[in-house]
Amino acid sequence: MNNRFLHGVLTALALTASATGFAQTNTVMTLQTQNVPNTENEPRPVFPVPTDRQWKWQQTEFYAFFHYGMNTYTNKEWGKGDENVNIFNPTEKPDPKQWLEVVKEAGMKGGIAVVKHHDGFCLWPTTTTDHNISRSSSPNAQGVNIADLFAKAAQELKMKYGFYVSPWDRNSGLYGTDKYVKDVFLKQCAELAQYGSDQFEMWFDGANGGDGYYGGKNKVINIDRATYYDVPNLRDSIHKLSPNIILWGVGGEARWIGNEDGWAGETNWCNENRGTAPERNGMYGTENGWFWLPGESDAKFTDQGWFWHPGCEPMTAERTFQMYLETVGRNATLILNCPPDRSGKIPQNQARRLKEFGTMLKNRLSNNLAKTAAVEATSTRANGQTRTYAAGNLIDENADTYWAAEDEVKDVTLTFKWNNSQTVRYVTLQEYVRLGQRVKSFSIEYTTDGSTWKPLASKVKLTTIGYKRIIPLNGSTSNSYGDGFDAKGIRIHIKDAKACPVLSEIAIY
Ligand code: FUL
Ligand code: CA
Repeated sequence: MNNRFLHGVLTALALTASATGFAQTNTVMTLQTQNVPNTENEPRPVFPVPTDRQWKWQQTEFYAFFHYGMNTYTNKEWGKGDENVNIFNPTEKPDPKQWLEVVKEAGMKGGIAVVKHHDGFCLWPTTTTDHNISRSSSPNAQGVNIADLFAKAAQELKMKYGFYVSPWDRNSGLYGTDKYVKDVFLKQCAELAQYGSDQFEMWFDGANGGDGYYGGKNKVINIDRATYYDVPNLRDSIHKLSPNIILWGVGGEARWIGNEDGWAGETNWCNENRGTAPERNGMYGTENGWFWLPGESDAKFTDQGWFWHPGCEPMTAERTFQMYLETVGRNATLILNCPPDRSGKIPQNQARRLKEFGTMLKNRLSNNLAKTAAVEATSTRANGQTRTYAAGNLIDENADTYWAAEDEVKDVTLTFKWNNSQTVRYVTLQEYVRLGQRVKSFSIEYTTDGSTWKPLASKVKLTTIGYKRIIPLNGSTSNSYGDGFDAKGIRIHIKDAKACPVLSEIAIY
């Protein structure tokens, strides 16, 4: 279906929606006709809205990338594809469970393992090529299946997991032909999808085509990445095998944030116009984009590339915290790369730093003072038959309950007050994005005496919220902790929105 046509269909749908009203149940969106009353009095969605799998994916927020493979042993970032399989020679048995344990300490909820990079070497015993781990004579590679170990470890640790599989294959003599797509790449994806129907994301990067070994041809092969991989077919067949997999990248369901430095725009919409290059507005999204395409920020924890290299060092906990505020805190997910070394484990220097960061995150963002405050809203919509929309829903730590203003109210204030003054440093806001991203402008104020209000975070662009926004109240992401502010109250003034604001949670730390 071409985009213009789809756009037309969606516009028509949106018109119907506002004329007749939509009701949202927990899992299914149902069209209401005038004859079916909106017994829950739910706000109408503002399109586009996330699919169930996108909604689950956004809730993962912070997860790891593990670049490990042939390059770990050749000290390269991009292998040419002519590497002998025996060069893959771990000094100990690779231990994907350790990878996940270490990142869990940092507060990450899952991880994506690179099981095939551009050099084409596969870390699982695939039927699609001999260029795989089962062919290495290394004693510590014998019988090792990274995909299987990784999936099992994640399930055991109750973490989300998925795989990075490079579409570009500099080893394959078939690269550039249709046979490569059908018999190699799509099959590899299908094999991987079978390592668990509960995977949350599959990662295809944008580096595609160029020079390589290609089975001895040693030449340059260019493809058209928009059409070559048959993405629509790929997407459907993967979803049949594993319904919650978000396909990342071109044609997928989440967008590249547009840089690899770990930041998103302060204004950041989940909306995008898919069909043009999805990363065009990577950092910011497109306010009236017709497709729900939330941003993912991929960034490196170490200083010498995506793979482990001798002497590489992780960034400081403080810098990691800044990155967290500028990605997770700006309506994007953060996939932070923690590369295993030649022993097949995450080395101590990274493990220690990840733990330090995990402690920092807990100290700074877990004691939610909003829960002890009296909370009030200047507009709250009337209860439905079973649902309520009271401001108390903002502090119940339940992502499925929300406060909502009355229809047509786009200017509304939420006030949190304490009897005794509290030291505050951060405010976290979450829209209930299942009904669409709405808020366009807001401000934050505090009071020391309970009656006069002064602005906070005035240097920050307080525009969009989206799935999650974390505001450092001193306005600085690089030095956000500071002394904090003594406050007897905090108020959030939503000044403009596409329709009545709908927020699921607000936290104050
Ligand atoms: C890029 C690749 O070319 C890099 O090697 C790395 O895997 C990064 C995450 O994606 O497109
Ligand atoms: Ca809630």
